[in-house]
Amino acid sequence: MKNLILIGGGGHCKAVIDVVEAENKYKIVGILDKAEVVGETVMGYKIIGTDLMIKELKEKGNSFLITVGQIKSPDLRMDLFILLKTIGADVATVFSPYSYVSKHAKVGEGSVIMHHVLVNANVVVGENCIINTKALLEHDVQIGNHCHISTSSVINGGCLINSGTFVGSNVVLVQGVELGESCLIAAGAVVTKNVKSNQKIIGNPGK
Ligand code: JB2
Repeated sequence: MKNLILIGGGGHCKAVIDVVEAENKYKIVGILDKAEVVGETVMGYKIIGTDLMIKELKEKGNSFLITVGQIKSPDLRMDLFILLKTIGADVATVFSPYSYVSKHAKVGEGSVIMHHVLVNANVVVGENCIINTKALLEHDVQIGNHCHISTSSVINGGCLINSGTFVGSNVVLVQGVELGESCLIAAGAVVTKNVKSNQKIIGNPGK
């Protein structure tokens, strides 16, 4: 098993630990977080240091996974991913054994497919995405880099979601809808029309 360092030790990290343990492909050897919590543990795994240790840990052969979540802005996850790629670090891609991912789908580096996700035929998921618990990505969906598709959201066939966009819990995207970059789709919204970049959408029908 490869040794894995998790970056960010909050709520999303706990959910990801459960997936990594279930997949049983990586051995978690530590978590990086803010200086004030170094020495604490998260579900039995020690916070061993801050992001200043990333380069040194990479030289020692560790793989990494970004486990800070993404609610409003993708910026921190994007910055961490760029840092990891710049230094040539190995970034894990993690799949829950309790998800279904079609053999005709592609999932990019650093993305995590959480429990009970369904990724159907011909889907493309970009890099550094969170496809969170119970999300559905129907046939031909395309998702850019650094997106978070939250719990129980339904992304119907042929939808296109551009980079840095956040889709809240229980959102429904009707078939074929396109979301621009860095949009925020609030929980429960039903999106029936294309959305330009940097827009916030709420309600049913989404506005
Ligand atoms: O720059 C950083 C940094 N900034 C904050 N580097 C590192 N390594 N860690 C950082 N953190 C840490 O991320 C905080 O100190 C804290 O431990 C963690 C964020 O935890 P929190 O529980 O506030 O949020 P989250 O991002 O893990 O989870 C949110 O997003 C998930 C997708 C929550 O809202 C969850 O409920 C949600 N499922």
